[in-house]
Amino acid sequence: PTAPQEEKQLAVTGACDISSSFKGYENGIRTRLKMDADNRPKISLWSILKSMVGKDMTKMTLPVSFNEPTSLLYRCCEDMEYADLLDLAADRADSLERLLYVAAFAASEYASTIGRVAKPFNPLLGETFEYVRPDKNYRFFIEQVSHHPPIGAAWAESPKWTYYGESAVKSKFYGRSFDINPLGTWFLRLRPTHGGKEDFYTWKKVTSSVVGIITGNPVVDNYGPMEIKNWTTGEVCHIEFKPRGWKASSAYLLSGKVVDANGRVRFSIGGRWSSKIYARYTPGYEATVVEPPAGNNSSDGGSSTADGDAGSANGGVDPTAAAASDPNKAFLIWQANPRPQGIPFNLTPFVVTFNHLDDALRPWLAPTDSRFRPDQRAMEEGEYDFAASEKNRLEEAQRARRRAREARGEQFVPAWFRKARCEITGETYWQFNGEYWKRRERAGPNGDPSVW
Ligand code: ERG
Repeated sequence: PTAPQEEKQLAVTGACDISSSFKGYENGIRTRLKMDADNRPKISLWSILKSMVGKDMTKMTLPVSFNEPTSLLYRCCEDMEYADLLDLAADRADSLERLLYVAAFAASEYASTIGRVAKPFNPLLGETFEYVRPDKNYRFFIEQVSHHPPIGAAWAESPKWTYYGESAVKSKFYGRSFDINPLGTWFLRLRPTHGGKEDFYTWKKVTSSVVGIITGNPVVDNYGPMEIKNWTTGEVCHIEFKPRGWKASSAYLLSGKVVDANGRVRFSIGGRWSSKIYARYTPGYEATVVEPPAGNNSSDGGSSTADGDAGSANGGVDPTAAAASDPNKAFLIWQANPRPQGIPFNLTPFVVTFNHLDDALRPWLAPTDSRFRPDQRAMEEGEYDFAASEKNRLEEAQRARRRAREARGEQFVPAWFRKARCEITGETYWQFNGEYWKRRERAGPNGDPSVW
């Protein structure tokens, strides 16, 4: 009687063929928005926020001009920009090296927070977002499973890995700063290409904070400790994101180390989450890792993608070059993609691809997909008044649905996730039921709405 359950487990976490989900994405990614400049009114953040000290983000009503045309679901999918690092990790035979690239992945998402002092839209309860990259061989899915507190449950799959977790943020405006504390644990199952056991990693995200609100120069900082643990081997990577000090030179810095199962240091890490992260083999000791002098690093200065190709991750990272060079020298483990100037809302080329909708993709999407939200679409097209009124309309309708649910004595039940307990860490997490992609397949190329 336990066999079917076990089989189910494997179906959701093991290697799977994801190619059927590529349907609809034949036209490739979008490289620009409809408009060239956002032309939003420049209102001082402090003038709006000063009356909201002590509030959290969900209780703040801000003019829509403080929004960007993304949502917390999209912000979570931005984790995938450097998913290539996970493929790189899986290809390394040494578990310590795998941990290095996994840690680089965990740190890589922060580069996209630069220049983005804007409020993402609040996802509606039951809203979903799928994002598939046939060219990168992964698929990502997220559902808003709770409104108060806001929680998104995410599940990304590729032949070599499964990455999942909940995006739940606690936020508070302290007057000087606006702090965002991510609460959930993130899980990664990595299937090394060389064979052997699956690696099981967990970590939590660091604190994000908007500082410089009063002085009129608001910027996003990310700081605090991050511990990336490989439960399969007992190896741990510790990274410290340093709070931005007063000097420009101290911004974005991080440092860290990888320790083996006996607590012995094996690698030291250093760099900036805004641009490049390096590692150095330091057996038995910890060392400061700085960018090697120009031209002195065989793994650096590689094929950085100056064309801004959305999602062409880790520009120039070549781990084989690192192995061939002086083993004591720092080698590059991650490099941020270029941030071309002039994209409205300071978006990254990667996140610009998310809200793309064309005739090939439309029939395949669930009706709950974020791409159908008229308010977000209006926002990215510069129709701010329409964005605001549509946002209001959708939120009112959501309140009405909640009241009706409560009147029936019912509770919202997520369509694609259920709560489960992780056998390895003992934590609860949102387990994907795998149905979404099957349902999508059943909807077919003409988009039969009755299957949803
Ligand atoms: C950080 C990385 C996490 C996912 C995540 C969730 C939400 C936020 C952060 C990230 C970055 C900073 C954000 C924050 C929510 C609000 C905050 C986007 C992406 C922004 C900068 C603050 C806006 C306020 C002001 C305009 C008033 C509301 O994995």
